[in-house]
Amino acid sequence: PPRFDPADPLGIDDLLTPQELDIRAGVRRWAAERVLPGIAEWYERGELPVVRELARELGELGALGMTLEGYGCAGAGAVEYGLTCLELEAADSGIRSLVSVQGSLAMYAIHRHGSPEQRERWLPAMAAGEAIGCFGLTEPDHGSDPASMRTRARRDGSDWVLTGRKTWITNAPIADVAVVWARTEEGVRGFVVPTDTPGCSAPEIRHKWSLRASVTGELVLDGVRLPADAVLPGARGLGAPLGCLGHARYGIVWGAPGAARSCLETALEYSRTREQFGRPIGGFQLTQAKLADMTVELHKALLLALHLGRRMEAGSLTPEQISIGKLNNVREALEICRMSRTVLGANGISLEYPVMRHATNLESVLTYEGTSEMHQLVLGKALTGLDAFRG
Ligand code: TGC
Ligand code: FAD
Repeated sequence: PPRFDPADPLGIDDLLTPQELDIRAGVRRWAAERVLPGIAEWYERGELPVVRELARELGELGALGMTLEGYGCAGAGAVEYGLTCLELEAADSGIRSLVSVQGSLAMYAIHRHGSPEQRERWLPAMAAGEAIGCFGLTEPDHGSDPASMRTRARRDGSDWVLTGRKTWITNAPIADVAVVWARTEEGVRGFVVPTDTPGCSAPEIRHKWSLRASVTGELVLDGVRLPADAVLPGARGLGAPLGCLGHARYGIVWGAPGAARSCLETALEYSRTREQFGRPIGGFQLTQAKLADMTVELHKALLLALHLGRRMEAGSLTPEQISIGKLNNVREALEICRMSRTVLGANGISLEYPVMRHATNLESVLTYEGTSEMHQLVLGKALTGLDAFRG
């Protein structure tokens, strides 16, 4: 007779191919060996000291630009990529962020919208983790509303000159190349900017209480002169960066439940061994209600992620469906992390356990790649036909 597996209560593994299960196991093993031993210390120090090494190893795993074809990329399926995000974020959201920005944003933009020369120049090195990329859309005064961006690119002869400021850019201080979105006379366009170009600097943003093991910075563009061929020829209008975001948001649909899984596993184990009033706290009905509710929400989130993944593979995934996934899965993952924290009592706030680290990380994940409010409004617009963004 079928047996209930607490680690896979809905039998989702039965819906995965042997290759998908292999990839998941390989990434989980890598994260256990290479991330988990150091992560609490990196987090406490607010640094990711081994980021270049990790990037190269992620390249060897095929995790960078994982779904892209050619140029040394793995050409993997959407579910394989999703499972990779899940396992990386179960270690730390900062590691998943590194992979999202590199693969789903910077590489994806160059692969989708770049010239053959831009692709040859950057993609093989980025797929190998030898070159690190970032994606500059957000500005100090324009986050949720990138259509109002002020960064400008003007023509000077055949050159382009970029002026403006981007902020909250993952990987910017360590990046070799930045994909920068700027307003031009022809609308929003994307530029491939080697970060050693004169006038380009990327000061680090310190004092974050979330994603502390991820490097974040500004991108300052002070009259950055670029040759004519720095523009992404295929990207015209805001739809281009928003299309890249669709891919990265999909990775988060899978990643956030990874953080939640780590918290729930920790809470479950703790509830079996921690005793109060002469019995394990897992024996109290109130603790069991929490464990049951968290299990229900985690595995619903995974089913949703898998459903969206299969739709992406079939080419039938819409931006609104991605919004459903990002909105639900980050919101529920955060709730699971917070609830797990209560199960651990005071230990819940200690870095000796991963729970508070995941919970604080997910506060960023709730905000970036479109805040939860933006995803509610995307759905609100699709449901009513009324655009509430601009009131
Ligand atoms: P709107 O008029 O709706 O759209 C402008 C053009 O874009 C097209 N479009 C999309 N295309 C593909 N995918 C999507 N999801 C799209 N959404 C819109 C649209 O069809 C239109 O095309 P066209 O050809 O008609 O011009 O634009 P709007 O100004 O009304 O804005 C809509 C809104 C608010 C949903 C959009 O601006 C938005 O998504 N805002 C949130 C901004 C955001 O998500 N920023 C993220 C920055 S990157 C980041 O956070 C990386 S963190 C990574 C990490 O560390 O992991
Ligand atoms: P705002 O847009 O100012 O929003 C503030 C609040 O107002 C939010 O709650 C928002 O939902 C709400 N709000 C805004 N407009 C409306 C409205 N019309 N109706 C209702 N509510 C509204 N960006 C990049 O380009 N590249 C990156 O690599 C990147 N990495 C990041 C890494 C981290 C750690 C963080 C925290 C952010 C990163 N971001 C990045 C920026 C991120 O995408 C933005 O923070 C996000 O889009 C929100 O913009 P904002 O912070 O300016 O908030």
